[in-house]
Amino acid sequence: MALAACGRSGNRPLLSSDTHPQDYPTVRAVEHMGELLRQESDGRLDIRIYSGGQLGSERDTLEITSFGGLDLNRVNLAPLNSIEPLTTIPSLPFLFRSTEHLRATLDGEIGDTILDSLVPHHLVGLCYYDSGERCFYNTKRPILRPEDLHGMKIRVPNSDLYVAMTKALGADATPMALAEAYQALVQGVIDGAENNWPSYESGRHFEVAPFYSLTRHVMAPEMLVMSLSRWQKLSDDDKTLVRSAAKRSVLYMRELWDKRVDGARGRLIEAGVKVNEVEDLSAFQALMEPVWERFVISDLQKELVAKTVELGRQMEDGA
Ligand code: GTR
Repeated sequence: MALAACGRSGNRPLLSSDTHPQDYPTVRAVEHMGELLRQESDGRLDIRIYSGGQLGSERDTLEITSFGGLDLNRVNLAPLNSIEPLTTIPSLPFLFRSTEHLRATLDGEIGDTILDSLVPHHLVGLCYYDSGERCFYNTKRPILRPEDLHGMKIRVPNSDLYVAMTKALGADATPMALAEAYQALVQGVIDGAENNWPSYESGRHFEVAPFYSLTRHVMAPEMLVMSLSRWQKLSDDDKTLVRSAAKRSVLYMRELWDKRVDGARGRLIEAGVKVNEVEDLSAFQALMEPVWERFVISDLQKELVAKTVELGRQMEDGA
């Protein structure tokens, strides 16, 4: 309510939410975008970030953003999956062959189509940030084959796609907000979860769930969204400024991200995390076929998935 009331003042900073702590690359990228805006608008535009999930889960803050109670929100694509089906595309398991493939897809026409698809949901997609490769981790054992996940309760983000993916692998999928997962691991309510190295580290999940298996099943990126109502209040020049500052923050974030992944991996291995390669991912991939079929339904989704797959093939062939 307080945020909604502030919304009447045209000149206040753009209020932004992030589930991650202040030093996390996503937060620092939006901070950088704020600096660019301040400089380039002579202080007229600015961003104030509420990090560490202060304002609530990604699902809840997205709802607030769509009705204009928050101006900006940095979220993963997962909680957007139930809002707009096109966002399931970059979230599909085993879609991207490499970080280069992911970045080329998001930086091009496919990425733009998905960013623009949020307008009917009262959101404007500004840019994507990297989120690396998500891998399963748990309190019990290394995962080498899908069977090793059987019977485990695995926390997933609030997304039907993640639930279906995890169930297809034979685990018991438990959707919950990221902020609740640490306690759930400690109390044994769940046996594991899945995420990238930096989130595994910053959420301290490694302390309780030390088996980290390199399944690399999802590379769903992060997205920075703006509320449509605040966007519509900007002048055309300011819209250009905001879009451009967001795009430039992506490059800044990518540098931070690559370093953060290396740093987190190194620190956690040093701390005694039991990391294992998964030699044969084909059994995991085969189980994802029905999941793709269930979530890739519309002609536009099919077209974008086909283009993404083709781009990956061309990149690998060096075409
Ligand atoms: C992280 C992502 C967060 C959040 C989280 C989760 O990788 O950066 O935005 O979505 O995963 O699993 O909930």
